[in-house]
Amino acid sequence: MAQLPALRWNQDSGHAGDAGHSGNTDRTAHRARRVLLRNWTGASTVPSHRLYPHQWSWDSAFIAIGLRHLSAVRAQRELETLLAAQWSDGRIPHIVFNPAVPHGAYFPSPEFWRSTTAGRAAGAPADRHTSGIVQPPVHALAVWLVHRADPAASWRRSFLPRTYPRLVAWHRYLTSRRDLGGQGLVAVVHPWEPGMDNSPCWDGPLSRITPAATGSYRRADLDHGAAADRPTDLDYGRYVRLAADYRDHGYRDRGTAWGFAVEDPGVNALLTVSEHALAEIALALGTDPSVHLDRARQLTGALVRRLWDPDAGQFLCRDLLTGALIRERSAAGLLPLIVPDLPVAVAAAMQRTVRGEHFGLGNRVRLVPSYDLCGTTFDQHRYWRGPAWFNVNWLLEHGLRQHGYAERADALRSAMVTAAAATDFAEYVDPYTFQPRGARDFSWTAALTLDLLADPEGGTRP
Ligand code: 9WN
Repeated sequence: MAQLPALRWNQDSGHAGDAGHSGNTDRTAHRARRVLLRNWTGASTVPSHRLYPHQWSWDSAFIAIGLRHLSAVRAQRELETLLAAQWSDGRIPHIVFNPAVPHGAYFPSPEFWRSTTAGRAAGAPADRHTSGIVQPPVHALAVWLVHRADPAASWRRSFLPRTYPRLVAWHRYLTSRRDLGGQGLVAVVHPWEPGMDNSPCWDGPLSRITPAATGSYRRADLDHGAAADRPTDLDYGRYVRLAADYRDHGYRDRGTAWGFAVEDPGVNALLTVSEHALAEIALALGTDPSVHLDRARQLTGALVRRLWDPDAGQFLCRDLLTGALIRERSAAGLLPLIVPDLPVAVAAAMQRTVRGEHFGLGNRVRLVPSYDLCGTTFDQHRYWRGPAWFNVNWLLEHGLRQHGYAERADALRSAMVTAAAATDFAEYVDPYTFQPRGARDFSWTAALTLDLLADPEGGTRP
């Protein structure tokens, strides 16, 4: 049986409020737990009651990673609820709708996606409403970390035996149906899929899309979020057009004339790490992990071959419709730092980029911004065009530590906890001032803060 290069994820044990915490960190952990308790709806957690009142796919994975410190069983249920909405083609939809929430509370609502009818041929479940697109595959990593938090509870509930086949089907969907470029990487077909909806990386590809007519839908996000923080109407119209076209094609991935198809380094890095997590899960279940290790190796190779740009010192997105790399620097291009067996020179160049003029960590800013500080369209307030997000920084904290930059990781960890506590767990913050933007009491901000606090030694561990 293959030898595992252990998936070294730091914060995979411990409980918030452990001995050694100061009063401040205990208070922060307590407040973070309260957010998670309030946002729990009985079987899953909303990212934010007002702005995002349903279950989101990658949110749930990050939430479960924090929730495991509060209740490992609840964290298991969070992931099980999401996986129960998986389509039979393997895709995990990016939203699972809560039937108790009025349709007008969020757009696009179930009436727009029509998963139970338009998605029937692709295998959408008949008994619940979901969207038809996907989000980054953080789930196998989350399942593994949740299992590790309380193995006894996990085995008692058969958590790994029940989730493993679903995770395998999910990865198979991505690596087969979504390898649109045929080069061993997953492609996203909508700007919502990589989770960084409004990134300047999409400006070029989106400019080819005719927006849906403004009067044909009503945005619900502006009821709760400031227009200056949210995507413009023009971009929103294009998101709607792309989603409607996919729906009208029965959410089929074969024979579709894609208007948008991009290989994103963040999505592929998360898939690679999750493939390593699947290897750990397979081994725990007593089966051969080789298939997952081989796939992780292939993905790492394809990432570097297709998306690494030595001149930029970071990974870039590739537009499959033109075949060219998209010359915009977003934080997605730094996420491959989480990949364990990245070539040493690539990891070293990336940590220089993280600290250099474009991301300025430790120099101009204390949290990594979502987009290039020197970019012409940088906007420190607008959605994914500059503000700092906690999930991205949590991943980078791990990536820096894993590649030997512990001091930088320590500083980032402490900045994250400070910013989260000072902003009531904001959805995102101005990277210069930590001014809160978007929703408050945001679930993954609270969950990942809890995770950082749960491992007070993590900052000094090799
Ligand atoms: C669309 C829920 C989600 C996150 C995404 C974030 C935002 C939705 C929106 O909120 O996207 O999926 O309505 O803007 O960009 O990363 O998963 O928190």
